[in-house]
Amino acid sequence: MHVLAFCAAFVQSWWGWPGAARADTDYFSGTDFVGKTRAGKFKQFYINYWKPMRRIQAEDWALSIGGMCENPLTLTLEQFQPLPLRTQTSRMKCVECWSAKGQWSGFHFSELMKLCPPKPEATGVVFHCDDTYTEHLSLEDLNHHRTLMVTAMNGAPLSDEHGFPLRVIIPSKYGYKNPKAIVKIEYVSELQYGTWSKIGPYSPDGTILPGTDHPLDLGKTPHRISGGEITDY
Ligand SMILES: Nc1nc2c(c(=O)[nH]1)N[C@H]1C(S)=C(S)[C@@H](COP(=O)(O)O)O[C@H]1N2
Ligand SMILES: [Mo]
Repeated sequence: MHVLAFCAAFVQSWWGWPGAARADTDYFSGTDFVGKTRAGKFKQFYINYWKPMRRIQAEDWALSIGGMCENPLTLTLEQFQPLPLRTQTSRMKCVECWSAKGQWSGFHFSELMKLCPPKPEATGVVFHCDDTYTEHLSLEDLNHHRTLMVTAMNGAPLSDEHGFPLRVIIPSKYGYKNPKAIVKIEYVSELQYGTWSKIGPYSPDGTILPGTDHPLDLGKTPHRISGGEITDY
Protein backbone atom coordinates (compact mmCIF):
# COMPACT_ATOMS: atom_id res chain seq x y z
CA MET A 1 0.00 0.00 0.00
CA HIS A 2 1.25 3.49 -0.81
CA VAL A 3 2.39 5.21 2.38
CA LEU A 4 -0.13 8.06 2.00
CA ALA A 5 -3.01 5.65 1.52
CA PHE A 6 -1.84 3.78 4.58
CA CYS A 7 -1.81 7.00 6.61
CA ALA A 8 -5.27 7.93 5.35
CA ALA A 9 -6.57 4.49 6.36
CA PHE A 10 -5.01 4.90 9.78
CA VAL A 11 -6.49 8.37 10.31
CA GLN A 12 -9.84 7.11 9.06
CA SER A 13 -9.94 4.19 11.50
CA TRP A 14 -8.59 6.27 14.34
CA TRP A 15 -11.07 9.13 14.00
CA GLY A 16 -13.93 6.98 12.78
CA TRP A 17 -14.15 8.97 9.52
CA PRO A 18 -16.43 9.04 7.59
CA GLY A 19 -18.40 9.79 10.75
CA ALA A 20 -21.94 8.93 9.70
CA ALA A 21 -21.37 5.18 9.38
CA ARG A 22 -19.91 4.87 12.87
CA ALA A 23 -21.80 7.60 14.67
CA ASP A 24 -23.26 5.37 17.36
CA THR A 25 -20.45 2.89 17.88
CA ASP A 26 -17.29 2.83 19.93
CA TYR A 27 -14.28 0.62 20.44
CA PHE A 28 -16.28 -1.90 22.52
CA SER A 29 -19.42 -2.09 20.33
CA GLY A 30 -20.17 -5.65 19.28
CA THR A 31 -17.57 -7.10 21.66
CA ASP A 32 -17.93 -9.00 24.95
CA PHE A 33 -16.19 -6.11 26.69
CA VAL A 34 -17.07 -2.69 28.00
CA GLY A 35 -14.75 0.13 29.08
CA LYS A 36 -14.05 3.84 29.18
CA THR A 37 -15.50 5.67 26.17
CA ARG A 38 -16.58 9.10 24.92
CA ALA A 39 -17.66 7.99 21.41
CA GLY A 40 -21.03 8.06 19.65
CA LYS A 41 -23.98 8.59 21.99
CA PHE A 42 -21.57 8.59 24.94
CA LYS A 43 -20.46 12.09 23.87
CA GLN A 44 -23.60 13.12 25.78
CA PHE A 45 -22.75 11.11 28.89
CA TYR A 46 -19.13 9.95 29.14
CA ILE A 47 -18.37 6.42 30.35
CA ASN A 48 -15.64 5.79 32.88
CA TYR A 49 -14.31 2.35 33.72
CA TRP A 50 -11.08 1.82 35.58
CA LYS A 51 -10.32 -1.22 33.43
CA PRO A 52 -12.11 -2.77 30.46
CA MET A 53 -14.18 -5.69 31.72
CA ARG A 54 -16.24 -8.52 30.31
CA ARG A 55 -19.94 -7.57 30.06
CA ILE A 56 -21.88 -8.93 33.04
CA GLN A 57 -24.48 -11.57 32.14
CA ALA A 58 -27.63 -11.30 34.30
CA GLU A 59 -27.75 -15.06 34.96
CA ASP A 60 -24.11 -15.19 36.08
CA TRP A 61 -24.28 -12.18 38.39
CA ALA A 62 -24.83 -12.34 42.14
CA LEU A 63 -24.23 -9.70 44.78
CA SER A 64 -22.43 -10.82 47.92
CA ILE A 65 -22.91 -8.80 51.09
CA GLY A 66 -20.44 -9.48 53.87
CA GLY A 67 -17.84 -7.94 56.16
CA MET A 68 -19.09 -6.67 59.53
CA CYS A 69 -22.52 -8.31 59.60
CA GLU A 70 -23.99 -11.32 61.38
CA ASN A 71 -25.20 -13.24 58.33
CA PRO A 72 -23.34 -12.73 55.06
CA LEU A 73 -25.66 -13.15 52.11
CA THR A 74 -25.72 -13.60 48.35
CA LEU A 75 -28.52 -12.09 46.26
CA THR A 76 -29.38 -12.79 42.63
CA LEU A 77 -30.95 -10.22 40.32
CA GLU A 78 -34.35 -11.89 40.72
CA GLN A 79 -34.24 -11.41 44.48
CA PHE A 80 -34.11 -7.64 43.92
CA GLN A 81 -37.44 -7.62 42.08
CA PRO A 82 -39.66 -7.25 45.20
CA LEU A 83 -37.73 -4.23 46.52
CA PRO A 84 -39.70 -0.95 46.30
CA LEU A 85 -38.39 1.26 43.48
CA ARG A 86 -37.93 5.01 43.57
CA THR A 87 -37.14 7.28 40.64
CA GLN A 88 -35.22 10.54 40.70
CA THR A 89 -33.67 12.90 38.18
CA SER A 90 -30.20 14.04 39.13
CA ARG A 91 -27.00 15.29 37.61
CA MET A 92 -23.78 13.33 37.89
CA LYS A 93 -20.67 15.49 38.10
CA CYS A 94 -17.23 14.08 37.39
CA VAL A 95 -14.28 15.72 39.09
CA GLU A 96 -12.76 16.02 35.56
CA CYS A 97 -15.04 19.00 34.63
CA TRP A 98 -18.02 17.39 32.88
CA SER A 99 -21.50 16.57 34.13
CA ALA A 100 -24.66 14.96 32.69
CA LYS A 101 -28.21 14.43 33.83
CA GLY A 102 -30.16 11.19 34.05
CA GLN A 103 -33.36 9.74 35.41
CA TRP A 104 -32.39 6.99 37.82
CA SER A 105 -34.54 4.22 39.33
CA GLY A 106 -33.55 1.94 42.13
CA PHE A 107 -34.05 1.10 45.76
CA HIS A 108 -32.89 2.68 48.97
CA PHE A 109 -29.81 1.24 50.70
CA SER A 110 -31.91 0.66 53.84
CA GLU A 111 -33.60 -2.21 51.94
CA LEU A 112 -30.26 -4.03 51.77
CA MET A 113 -29.61 -3.26 55.44
CA LYS A 114 -32.92 -4.94 56.29
CA LEU A 115 -31.90 -8.07 54.34
CA CYS A 116 -28.38 -8.09 55.77
CA PRO A 117 -28.09 -6.00 58.95
CA PRO A 118 -24.62 -4.63 59.79
CA LYS A 119 -22.99 -5.16 63.18
CA PRO A 120 -23.17 -2.08 65.43
CA GLU A 121 -19.45 -1.35 64.79
CA ALA A 122 -19.98 -0.98 61.03
CA THR A 123 -19.88 2.66 59.89
CA GLY A 124 -19.78 2.26 56.12
CA VAL A 125 -19.31 -0.08 53.21
CA VAL A 126 -16.71 -0.75 50.54
CA PHE A 127 -18.20 -1.44 47.12
CA HIS A 128 -16.19 -3.90 45.02
CA CYS A 129 -16.82 -3.62 41.29
CA ASP A 130 -16.30 -6.06 38.46
CA ASP A 131 -13.52 -3.94 36.90
CA THR A 132 -11.62 -4.13 40.27
CA TYR A 133 -12.70 -0.55 41.11
CA THR A 134 -13.47 0.02 44.80
CA GLU A 135 -15.16 2.88 46.64
CA HIS A 136 -16.19 3.55 50.23
CA LEU A 137 -19.35 5.31 51.43
CA SER A 138 -20.49 5.88 55.00
CA LEU A 139 -23.80 4.42 56.18
CA GLU A 140 -24.89 8.01 56.79
CA ASP A 141 -24.27 8.95 53.13
CA LEU A 142 -25.90 5.72 51.95
CA ASN A 143 -29.02 6.43 53.97
CA HIS A 144 -29.37 9.97 52.59
CA HIS A 145 -32.73 10.37 50.83
CA ARG A 146 -31.06 11.25 47.46
CA THR A 147 -28.77 8.20 47.45
CA LEU A 148 -30.05 5.35 45.29
CA MET A 149 -28.96 1.79 44.53
CA VAL A 150 -29.70 2.10 40.82
CA THR A 151 -30.91 -0.66 38.48
CA ALA A 152 -32.44 1.46 35.67
CA MET A 153 -31.61 4.69 33.83
CA ASN A 154 -33.93 6.83 31.69
CA GLY A 155 -36.66 4.17 31.88
CA ALA A 156 -34.54 1.22 30.70
CA PRO A 157 -32.43 -1.34 32.57
CA LEU A 158 -28.98 0.03 33.33
CA SER A 159 -26.69 -0.41 30.29
CA ASP A 160 -23.40 -2.27 30.57
CA GLU A 161 -21.70 1.10 30.07
CA HIS A 162 -23.52 2.80 32.95
CA GLY A 163 -22.94 -0.12 35.34
CA PHE A 164 -25.35 -3.04 34.78
CA PRO A 165 -26.83 -4.46 36.91
CA LEU A 166 -26.28 -2.28 40.00
CA ARG A 167 -24.63 1.06 40.74
CA VAL A 168 -24.76 3.84 43.30
CA ILE A 169 -26.05 7.32 42.50
CA ILE A 170 -25.20 9.94 45.14
CA PRO A 171 -25.77 13.36 43.53
CA SER A 172 -24.00 15.51 46.15
CA LYS A 173 -20.69 13.73 45.47
CA TYR A 174 -18.35 13.57 42.48
CA GLY A 175 -18.81 10.73 39.99
CA TYR A 176 -15.99 8.68 41.49
CA LYS A 177 -18.18 8.11 44.60
CA ASN A 178 -20.86 6.49 42.32
CA PRO A 179 -19.52 2.91 41.85
CA LYS A 180 -20.87 0.83 38.93
CA ALA A 181 -21.09 -2.90 38.11
CA ILE A 182 -21.06 -3.74 41.83
CA VAL A 183 -20.37 -7.39 42.73
CA LYS A 184 -19.65 -7.20 46.46
CA ILE A 185 -20.67 -5.00 49.37
CA GLU A 186 -18.43 -5.19 52.44
CA TYR A 187 -19.48 -3.60 55.75
CA VAL A 188 -16.46 -1.90 57.38
CA SER A 189 -15.82 0.04 60.59
CA GLU A 190 -13.22 2.46 59.24
CA LEU A 191 -13.09 4.93 56.38
CA GLN A 192 -11.22 3.49 53.41
CA TYR A 193 -9.77 5.18 50.35
CA GLY A 194 -11.31 4.17 47.03
CA THR A 195 -9.50 3.63 43.71
CA TRP A 196 -9.22 7.33 42.79
CA SER A 197 -8.48 8.72 46.27
CA LYS A 198 -5.63 6.22 46.57
CA ILE A 199 -3.83 7.43 43.44
CA GLY A 200 -4.93 11.02 42.88
CA PRO A 201 -5.59 14.29 44.67
CA TYR A 202 -9.24 13.31 45.20
CA SER A 203 -10.67 13.52 48.70
CA PRO A 204 -12.06 10.29 50.14
CA ASP A 205 -15.19 12.32 51.02
CA GLY A 206 -15.82 13.44 47.43
CA THR A 207 -18.42 16.15 48.14
CA ILE A 208 -18.79 18.41 45.06
CA LEU A 209 -16.90 21.67 45.68
CA PRO A 210 -17.81 25.18 44.47
CA GLY A 211 -16.34 25.87 41.02
CA THR A 212 -17.11 25.65 37.33
CA ASP A 213 -18.99 22.81 35.61
CA HIS A 214 -19.09 21.96 31.89
CA PRO A 215 -22.38 20.08 31.35
CA LEU A 216 -22.22 17.77 28.31
CA ASP A 217 -25.97 18.16 27.70
CA LEU A 218 -25.68 21.97 27.63
CA GLY A 219 -22.89 22.22 25.07
CA LYS A 220 -20.18 22.22 27.78
CA THR A 221 -20.81 25.93 28.39
CA PRO A 222 -19.29 26.87 31.75
CA HIS A 223 -21.77 26.98 34.62
CA ARG A 224 -20.88 28.22 38.10
CA ILE A 225 -21.71 25.73 40.85
CA SER A 226 -21.87 26.42 44.56
CA GLY A 227 -21.02 22.94 45.88
CA GLY A 228 -23.10 19.86 46.74
CA GLU A 229 -25.81 18.47 44.43
CA ILE A 230 -26.30 20.53 41.27
CA THR A 231 -29.99 21.38 41.12
CA ASP A 232 -29.98 24.65 39.08
CA TYR A 233 -29.89 23.00 35.63
N1 LIG B 1 -16.86 0.23 38.50
C1 LIG B 1 -16.56 1.51 38.28
N2 LIG B 1 -17.40 2.46 38.70
C2 LIG B 1 -17.12 3.77 38.48
C3 LIG B 1 -15.92 4.15 37.84
C4 LIG B 1 -15.05 3.12 37.41
O1 LIG B 1 -13.96 3.36 36.85
N3 LIG B 1 -15.39 1.80 37.64
N4 LIG B 1 -15.64 5.48 37.60
C5 LIG B 1 -16.35 6.47 38.43
C6 LIG B 1 -16.24 7.81 37.87
S1 LIG B 1 -14.74 8.58 38.01
C7 LIG B 1 -17.31 8.46 37.30
S2 LIG B 1 -17.21 10.06 36.80
C8 LIG B 1 -18.59 7.75 37.10
C9 LIG B 1 -19.02 7.85 35.65
O2 LIG B 1 -20.26 7.21 35.48
P1 LIG B 1 -20.71 6.84 34.00
O3 LIG B 1 -19.60 6.01 33.41
O4 LIG B 1 -22.00 6.12 34.12
O5 LIG B 1 -20.85 8.15 33.28
O6 LIG B 1 -18.51 6.37 37.43
C10 LIG B 1 -17.83 6.11 38.62
N5 LIG B 1 -17.99 4.71 38.91
MO1 LIG C 1 -15.04 10.80 37.32
